[in-house]
Amino acid sequence: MSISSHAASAKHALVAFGANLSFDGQPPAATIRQAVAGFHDEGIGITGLSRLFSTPCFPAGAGPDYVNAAAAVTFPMSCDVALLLEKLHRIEARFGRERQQRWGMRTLDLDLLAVGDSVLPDPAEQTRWRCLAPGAQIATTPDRLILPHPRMQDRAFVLVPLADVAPDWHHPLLGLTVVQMLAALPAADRAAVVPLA
Ligand code: A4P
Ligand code: MG
Repeated sequence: MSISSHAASAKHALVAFGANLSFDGQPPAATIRQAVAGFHDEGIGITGLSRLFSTPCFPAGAGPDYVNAAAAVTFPMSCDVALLLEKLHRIEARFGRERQQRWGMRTLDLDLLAVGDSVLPDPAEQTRWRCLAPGAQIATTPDRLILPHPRMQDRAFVLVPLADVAPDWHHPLLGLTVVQMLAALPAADRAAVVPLA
């Protein structure tokens, strides 16, 4: 579903889900399904939900396979993006998320991929984070919200689920749709993202 096709009374965002550790005895897929239900409690509406996918851990060998998914959501005009991220962090915490290691294993990761066509904090800074060398990507954590998410264009585990809910969303700086970003990735990366039965 396109995030631009809804009424102007709410703001629209795209959210990525990732999990590769069980929480409270339940597997990652169950955690993601429950987290989706928890969005309502935070005043976030879900307008489109992707299938759930099994994806190989990135970096390879750093842990168990992940389950990934994506959603198109709406949130109130009165809620700014910092508050939206806070709400996502609250949902992560409810499902046992602990931040020990960057890109480490996790019971639930909720990333804000995009809020409409917003670019934050500004185009130069988003571009700097997007173009970081691979070594610097893992070593450096942003201390503020970067939109669109600086790694989204690189990751089949983000773009394949996102293509289920927002295939035509345009990256405001790259000028590419989700489908076009996905087509630019190696075929092997796309093929490794497999829908859960
Ligand atoms: N931050 C800045 N911009 C954003 C944004 N657009 N969305 C800040 C979310 N957070 C954003 O995030 C680190 C800091 O980035 C926060 O202070 C936040 O304000 P975090 O969630 O605390 O830490 P993290 O999850 O380790 O970092 P990040 O960047 O979310 O990790 P990634 O890049 O998502 O990597 N392999 C597979 N197959 N599937 C996965 O889902 N995920 C990761 C995590 C690694 N490997 C994976 C997967
Ligand atoms: Mg995260």
